[in-house]
Amino acid sequence: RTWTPIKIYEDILFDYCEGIGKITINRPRYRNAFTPTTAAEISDALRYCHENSDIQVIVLTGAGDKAFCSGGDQNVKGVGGYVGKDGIPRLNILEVQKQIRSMPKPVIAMVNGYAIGGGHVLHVVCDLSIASENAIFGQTGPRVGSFDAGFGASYLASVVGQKKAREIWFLCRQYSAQEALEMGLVNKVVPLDQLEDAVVEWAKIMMQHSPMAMRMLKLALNADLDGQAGLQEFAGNATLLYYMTEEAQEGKNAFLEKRDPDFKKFPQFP
Ligand code: 2NE
Repeated sequence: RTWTPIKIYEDILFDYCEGIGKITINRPRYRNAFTPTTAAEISDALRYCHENSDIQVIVLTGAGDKAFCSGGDQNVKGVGGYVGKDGIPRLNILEVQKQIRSMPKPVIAMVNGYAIGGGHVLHVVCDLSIASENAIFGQTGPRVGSFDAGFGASYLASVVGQKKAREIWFLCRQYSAQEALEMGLVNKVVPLDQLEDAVVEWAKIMMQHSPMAMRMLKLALNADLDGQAGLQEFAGNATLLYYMTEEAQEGKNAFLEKRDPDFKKFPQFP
């Protein structure tokens, strides 16, 4: 399999192969911890994936065989957030989380090692997680003076249940890939040397399916949990479908032709 670079960044790799956009956090020296630069680059790559119709499935992973992502880089944690080159504290990884959930295409976490802290939240917000046998999962927030009470808590609870989510956050334990599988935190566990093949296999199956059906399902599953913000996104996709109908075209055409619209000619289904 040959991955072709889409764009060159400082902290991430961004590659393309047969409909898949692969984003790799490339800071193995720090167990792929993210800085504001890393998060901004992931955001940029995700925006490209959102806009580009050649990309049908997105894969998020970490470089090397030790870590998927170990969360925020503690070396640059300042007062008020993680401090980037501009000296301003930020938590721009939250924007990445929102982009993954809003992405109208499946995002797979390819968990190749530690998924810890904010790195754990990143895999949680992905649509599917496929892990290698050496992967280790956990939150550390309360141990290191942090927490993610957004998707990191509420969406985690939707995935593993309230009791387990509280255990994960309150005890800050580490869980094996097998334990993660048993609690429904990941979809599949494979040997490390088979991880990419397993991810690509699932991606290829999904790419054969109707993109619009997949899109509506993802947004509906989100909307069930996301209140008005979820409904807003779901409605945007429903509007897209409506705009593709002749009924919607009639409204616009009638306005432009300065006549009354005739909606009666369109079938009304029960
Ligand atoms: C990930 C883990 C468990 C790996 O342990 P191990 O034993 O395999 O590696 P080691 O020796 O701890 O780490 C290797 C090098 O990577 C650095 C370490 O400091 C070490 O550097 P040297 O000692 O060789 O110089 N490193 C690892 N993680 C780092 C990090 N996050 N920031 C900076 N350097 C890091 C183990 O390394 C670990 O527990 N890491 C810390 C995990 C953590 O607490 N992350 C932050 C959670 S808070 C967060 O991410 C967050 C949030 O709560 C809310 C919003 C946004 C973010």
